[in-house]
Amino acid sequence: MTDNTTIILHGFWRSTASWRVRIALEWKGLGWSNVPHHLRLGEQRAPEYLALNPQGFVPALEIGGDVLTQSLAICEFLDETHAQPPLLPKDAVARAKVRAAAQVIACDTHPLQNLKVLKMLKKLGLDQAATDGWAAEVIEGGLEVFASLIAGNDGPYCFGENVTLADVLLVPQLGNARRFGARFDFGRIVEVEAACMKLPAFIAAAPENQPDAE
Ligand SMILES: N[C@@H](CCC(=O)N[C@@H](CS)C(=O)NCC(=O)O)C(=O)O
Repeated sequence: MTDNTTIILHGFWRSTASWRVRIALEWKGLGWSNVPHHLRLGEQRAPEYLALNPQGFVPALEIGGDVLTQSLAICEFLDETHAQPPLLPKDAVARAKVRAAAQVIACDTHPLQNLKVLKMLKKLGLDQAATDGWAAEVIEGGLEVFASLIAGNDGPYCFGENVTLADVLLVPQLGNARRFGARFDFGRIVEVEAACMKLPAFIAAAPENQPDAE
């Protein structure tokens, strides 16, 4: 367990859920250190890690002497405890819309294509090409809906001129889209990604910039 000032992110360079938390930490200008857990080697299921996150998923964040799990909950915690720069709008309707877009990815897209699910599909007899195809189809469906949810805004970011939690979710999911060969030419999402990737927080959080990147 950490003291009250140290922030430790338990993650993996390619994990999109860890990537979300890295963006939020960088966005808030917080100093943090990285403890990698290699997902392909199953390190997320080691007893020492399960003591931190019994679900056996990264990320887990040690902060303020506590351990937090679930990337959305962590991002919102960071936003609540470090108000500037914000990740959620002040207006309640706008906030609900940002959360809805974020949840399309975090709740309805990514969980269907994470490593655990793809392994289960393989157990049921699907080969690599079929599981990759499954992941691509799930991602395309999620991104198409996401694009329609942000369509009414001018940009440059998902919901206008300010970065929100929706951008924090979108950029990593596009990483997975590329990885699985999914289409992502929906609405403004590629333009939003390009705008985000000009920002230091998004650059610092990118998988290829992590010490455990392969
Ligand atoms: N809903 C969780 C999802 C976490 C999750 O699926 N993490 C993946 C990496 S992106 C993982 O640890 N996978 C390990 C496995 O499937 O065994 C969150 O947002 O934190």
